[in-house]
Amino acid sequence: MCCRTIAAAVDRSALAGTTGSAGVDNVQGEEQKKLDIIANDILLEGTREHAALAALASEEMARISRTSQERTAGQYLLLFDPLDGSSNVDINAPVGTIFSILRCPGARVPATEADFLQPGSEQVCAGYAIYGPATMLVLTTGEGTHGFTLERGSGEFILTHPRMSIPCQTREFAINTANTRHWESPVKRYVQECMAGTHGPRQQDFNMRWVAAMVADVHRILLRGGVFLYPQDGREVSRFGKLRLLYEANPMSMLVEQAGGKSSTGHERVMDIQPHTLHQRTPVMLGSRDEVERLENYHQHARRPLPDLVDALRNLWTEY
Ligand code: FBP
Repeated sequence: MCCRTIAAAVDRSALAGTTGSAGVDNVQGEEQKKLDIIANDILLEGTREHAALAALASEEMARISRTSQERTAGQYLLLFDPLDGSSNVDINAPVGTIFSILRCPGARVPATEADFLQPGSEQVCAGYAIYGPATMLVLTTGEGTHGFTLERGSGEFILTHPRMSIPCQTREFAINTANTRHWESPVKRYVQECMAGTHGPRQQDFNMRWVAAMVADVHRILLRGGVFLYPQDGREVSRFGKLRLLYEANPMSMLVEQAGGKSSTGHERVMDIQPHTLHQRTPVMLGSRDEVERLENYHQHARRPLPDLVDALRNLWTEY
């Protein structure tokens, strides 16, 4: 079980000298950590012989990798972010592995990159492992979202969190506020209103959390609610958001929706996006339904201020 092996590698990294940078960049132009590569190798090694898999795709690999089953057309495609939040490894903070499974369209043997470009709504399974104080596996196959905790002695994952459920309402938001000046107006408005607390239009105080590892921020939301945002912003690097659609946003969106939450770009459901490239990025706002719907309203409002103004003027006019 790859996640068990990665958990052990993360656990031993300071002892094994596998913390720190690998001195190379990945296909996204981001610095690779030694553990990014180790985790990627563990997943490749652990899955490429699997009879059900036709091909794999990873955040750490530019192209897809076909399995040895390519001649017999494995039915499924596996995508993963081997070590999410890897900037946390060196500070001994939570990291994780995120994965998504799609059906391999039967016709084409061997599988092609185009076979991976399916909307998130086509996922048959999604999940993550989180390597924190405890190692947990959280997954869905479309029948709710369930959490399992690694029992280190036996190496078994035990069902400890059946049917996880996200409350519709929350007073906790997660966003990297260091990027405030780059945000678009709907996100700025939303965060400012939360920060204004009881003195503002929300008339209640909010708390802010940011672990800088999506797997940990989403895990908290699955356990106690909240809203997570990584919006697009004015910087070139995150003009379309920072997080990757196929192996970060889509699997997290399926887990959140299966737990009664919602996941949006602000303009559309993340899992309705038709992907165009393997490593494409997307804005993400997910978690407690009421907050995500409020964010969508703010985006809609920002997109059509004129009609609202006209309405207001019309009312004014008819009034007098
Ligand atoms: P990777 O570590 O897999 O590249 O993931 C990106 C990520 O670390 C997310 O897990 C996290 O939510 C976000 O980037 C943190 O971004 P920032 O460094 O801007 O806070």
